[in-house]
Amino acid sequence: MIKRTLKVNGVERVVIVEKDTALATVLRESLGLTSVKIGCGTGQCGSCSVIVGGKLKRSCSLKMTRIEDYTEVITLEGIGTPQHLHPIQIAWMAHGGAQCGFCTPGFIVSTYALILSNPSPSREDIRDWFQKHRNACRCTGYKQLVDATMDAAAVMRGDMKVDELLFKMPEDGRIWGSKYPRPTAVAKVTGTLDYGADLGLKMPEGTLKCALVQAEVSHANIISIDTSEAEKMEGVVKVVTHKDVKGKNLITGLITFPTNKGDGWDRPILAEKKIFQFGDAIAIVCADTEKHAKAAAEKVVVKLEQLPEYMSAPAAMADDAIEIHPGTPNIYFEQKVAKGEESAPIFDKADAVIEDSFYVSRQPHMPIEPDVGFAYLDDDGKLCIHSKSIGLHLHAAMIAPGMGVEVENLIMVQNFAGGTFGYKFSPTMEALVGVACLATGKPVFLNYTWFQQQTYTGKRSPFFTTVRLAADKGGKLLSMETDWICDHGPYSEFGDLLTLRGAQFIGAGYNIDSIRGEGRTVCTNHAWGSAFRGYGSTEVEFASEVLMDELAEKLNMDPFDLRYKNIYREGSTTPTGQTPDVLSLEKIFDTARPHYDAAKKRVAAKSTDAIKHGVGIALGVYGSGLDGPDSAESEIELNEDGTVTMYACWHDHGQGADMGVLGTAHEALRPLKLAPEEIKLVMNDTRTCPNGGPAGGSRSQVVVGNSIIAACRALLDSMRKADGSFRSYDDMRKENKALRYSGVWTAPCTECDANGQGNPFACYMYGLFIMEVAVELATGKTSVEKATFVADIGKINNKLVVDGQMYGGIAQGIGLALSEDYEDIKKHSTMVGAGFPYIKQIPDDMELIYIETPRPEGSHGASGTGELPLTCPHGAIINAIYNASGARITKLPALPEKILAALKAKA
Ligand code: MCN
Ligand code: FES
Ligand code: FES
Repeated sequence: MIKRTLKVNGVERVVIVEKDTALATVLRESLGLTSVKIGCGTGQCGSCSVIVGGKLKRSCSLKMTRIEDYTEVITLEGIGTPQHLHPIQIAWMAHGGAQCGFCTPGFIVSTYALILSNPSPSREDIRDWFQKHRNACRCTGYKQLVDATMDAAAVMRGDMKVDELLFKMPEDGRIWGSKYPRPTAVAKVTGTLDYGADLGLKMPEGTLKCALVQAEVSHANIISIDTSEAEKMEGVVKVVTHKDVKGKNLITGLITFPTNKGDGWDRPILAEKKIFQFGDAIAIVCADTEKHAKAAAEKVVVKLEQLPEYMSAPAAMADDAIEIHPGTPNIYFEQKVAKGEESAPIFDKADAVIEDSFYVSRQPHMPIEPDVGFAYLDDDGKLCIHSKSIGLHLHAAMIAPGMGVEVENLIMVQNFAGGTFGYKFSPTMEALVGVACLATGKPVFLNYTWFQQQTYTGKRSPFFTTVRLAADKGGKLLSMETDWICDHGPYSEFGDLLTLRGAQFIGAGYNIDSIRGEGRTVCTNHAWGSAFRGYGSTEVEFASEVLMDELAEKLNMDPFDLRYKNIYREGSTTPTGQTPDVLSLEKIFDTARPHYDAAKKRVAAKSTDAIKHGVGIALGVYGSGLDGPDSAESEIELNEDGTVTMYACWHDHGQGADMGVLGTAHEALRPLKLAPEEIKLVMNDTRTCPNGGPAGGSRSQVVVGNSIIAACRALLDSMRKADGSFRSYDDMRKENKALRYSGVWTAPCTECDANGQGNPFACYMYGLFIMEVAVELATGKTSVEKATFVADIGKINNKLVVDGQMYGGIAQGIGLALSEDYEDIKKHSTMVGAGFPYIKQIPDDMELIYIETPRPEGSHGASGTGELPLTCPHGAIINAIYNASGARITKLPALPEKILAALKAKA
C-alpha cells in the first residue's frame, strides 16, 4: 500500500492504494471521478485521458508508483460542470460531438490540454494532436469533434461569443429538423452520465464481482471442470457452472424460418459438453472483489479433448468436416432468390457478361466501452438484469428459458451504452449475470476487459459472394445470378435472417427483371455472427457494386452512367419484387453528378508517378425495419403539471434514441405547444415501457417513431374539445378521461417467401458514395482523402444526429475497406491490432448532401438512417483504388500488401 496526496481539480485529496493500481482506477474508485472512463485499459483509446502535472496522460497506463506526491491532476469534473459548462463542452453539444458519449470526457480533457498549449490550432494541428494522444472515437468519424474544437478555441481566444454556439429555439417553436442538442448531451459532455461500469461502482455493499473462466481453444469436448481449488480462494463466494443453472442452460435464437435445419437452441449459457468458439464461458467466479474473482478463475481446471477447428465457412463445409452441433449439418439454412424469367437463357444471349467473387471480412464492432452489466433480485423477487442490450424484450425471451425464469419474472433494463454498432442485438453477458445472481442470491456485476469484448462478443459474419451480371451493349442490366455463403460462427441466432439479406440486397438499387441465386448459412468455430450496422447490405452490396464497376469497364462506360441507366424508376421493382417506397435515385444521381465530375478532375490533377489518386462510387440501399409486419408500441401520459411523459423502448446504442423520441413526440404534440423540456422521457426498462422492439435494422425512427405518433395522437384526440382547444389535466380528471395512452404501429409489409420475394420493408434509405483515394504505388498504402455522400433518408428528425450517423458510418466503412479485421484471434484482439481507425485514417473533408423525399409510411415522413452510411462506402473505396492504380481488390480489408500484390499481378 502507498499513500499519495494528489491535487485533484484544485483540491488536495489523500488516497491509500496498492502501488500498482492505475491512476484511472484511483480516480474512479477512490475519488468517485467517474468521468474518467476505462475503455481499452491498455493505452490505446484515450477515454481515460486526464492532465497530470500539466501533461495529457492516459491514466489507465499510469501506475500510482509513478505519481509523486502533490502532483496536480485535472479531470473533466475540474473543467466544467452541468451548471457551469466550459466552452469546449458547449461546442461539443453544438456540434453533436457526443453520440454514445463514452469517448467524450477523454476528448474534452484532451482538447483542453491542446488549447492550453496552442490557443489557435489549425484543423490539422487538432488532428495531429488527437492522433498523437490516441483519442479514439467509434461513433462520430471525428469531423464534428474537430469542428467543436475549432469553435471552442475561438471562444476561448475571444474571437467568438459562446452565445453563437447555443441552440436558438426557432420562432415557430419547432425542433423537428433542427440542431437541437440531444437530451443526454449535458450529462455526456460533463462526464456525469453513468454507464454500466459507473453504476457498478454504485451497487450496494455485498455486490459480488464476477470473473469468467473461458475457453482458450475454438472447438473441443469438455472432459471435466474442477472448481475445488478455486472455491477455496480468498473472497470467493461461489463458482457457478452449468450444474447451477436451473433452466435449459441454452440461449434460443427464436428462429422463425421453418426451413432452418437447426432448432435455434444451440448457445449454452455455461459450457457443459462442448466448446464451440474461443472465449466460451465455462464458469463464473463470484467473489468480494474483482481481483479475487480473477485470481480464483485462474484456478479452475478444465480438461478438454481438442476437436478440429473450422475457422471459416469453406473449412466447415468440407466433406470430412464433423458437425459442430451434432445432429445439425454445418450448412443449416438455405435461401433462394428467384425473380422473373429464368436467368440462363438470358445470359446465353447477353452482349456482356461479367462475374467475380468477393469476400467481406469478420469486421469487429470495436465500441470503446467494453461489454458490462449486472443483475439483482428486486423486492418482488424478480430477476433484474441491466446491460447494454438494444433489444430488451427480445433478449428476455431469448434468455429466460435457459436461466429457468418465467419471462414475467424477468426485468431487463438498458444502461447507457458506449456504442454497440449491432453486437448487442445478441445477448452477451445478460444470461451470465442472470444465472450468477440466481445461484448466489446476491447482486452480481461483470465488466469485460476490452480483450474479452473483442474475443467474446459477436462479429460481422463474413460473406463469400459470387455475382454474375448480364447486360445489353447499352449497359441495361438483363439478369443477375448470385451465390453467397454466410459464415455465421457457432451460434445460429439471426443467421437465417442475415442470409436472407443476400436475396434482398445483392443488386439493390437497380431494376433487374430476372434474378436467380442461392445463399447458405454455415456454422463455424470462429466468433459467433451478431448483427453489425448494415447487416447484410454491407456484405453483399459490396459484391454487386464492385462488379458494376467491372461491367462498366467491360462496356467501356463510365461507372456513373452505367448505374444511372439502371436505377429504380417508374415501374421498377427491388430484388424482392417490391415497388420502392419512393423514387429518388434519379435525383440523388443528378445531385451527385457535378460532385463526381469535380472529383474526377481533382484526382486527375493530383496524381503523380509515385502516388496515384482515384475516385470511386457505390450505391447504398437498405430497408428501415425488420422484415414483414414489424411492430412497436409506445405510451404517453399526461402529468398533473401539464407536462407529458413518453414511455418507450427505443434502445440507445449511442445513436440518439433520446433525441429520436423527443423530436418525434414534440412534433406530434405541436398542437399543445409544449417546450421540449416539458416532454419527459422514460426509456428502455421493461418494467415501465412497452415493447418497442430492438434497435436494429435502422427501424426505430420509422417503427417506434410511428408508434410514438400514434400514442401522441391518441392523447391529443382525448384532450381535444369540440372547439378545437385542449382539455387541461384537471379537465381530463373531471371528465374521467384516461391520462395514459398507448400507440401501436405495424408496418404494412409481408415477409419474403422461399424465392426471396415479398414486400419486406415499409421504408428504404438510399445514398450514393463518392470516395476519393490516394494510393502510394511503392507501398500499396491507401488513404481516403475525401468522402461525398448524397443521401435520401426522408425527412430529418435531428440534423446533428443524422450528420453524426453519416460521418460515423462512413468512418466505419473506411475501416472495413482498409484496415479492420478480426480473423487472427491473437493479433486482432487489441484496437491497434484490429485496425481501429484513428483520426488520421478518416478524412476531414466529408461532405453530406441530403434529399429529403418524405416517406409515405415514415414517421413525419422520416425513413431510418443508422445503417445507410455503412451499406457500401467500402465498395466506393475499392472502386476508387482501382480507378487510381489498377489494383482490383475483391477481398477485404485492402491492406497495403494486398494492393501491392494486385499491382504486381497486373504488371
Ligand atoms: N434519425 C433522424 N432522422 C431520420 C432518421 C433517423 O434524425 N430521418 C435519427 C433517429 O432519431 C435516431 C438515429 O437517427 O436518433 C438513428 O435512427 P434509426 O436509423 O431509426 O436507427 P435506430 O434508432 O434504430 O438505431 C440503430 C441503428 C443501428 S441498427 C446501428 S447498428 C447503429 C446505429 O443506428 N449503431 C450505432 N447508429 C449508431 N450510432 C452510434 N453512435 N453507436 C452505435 O452503436
Ligand atoms: Fe486508457 Fe483506453 S487508453 S482506457
Ligand atoms: Fe465517441 Fe461514441 S461518441 S465513441
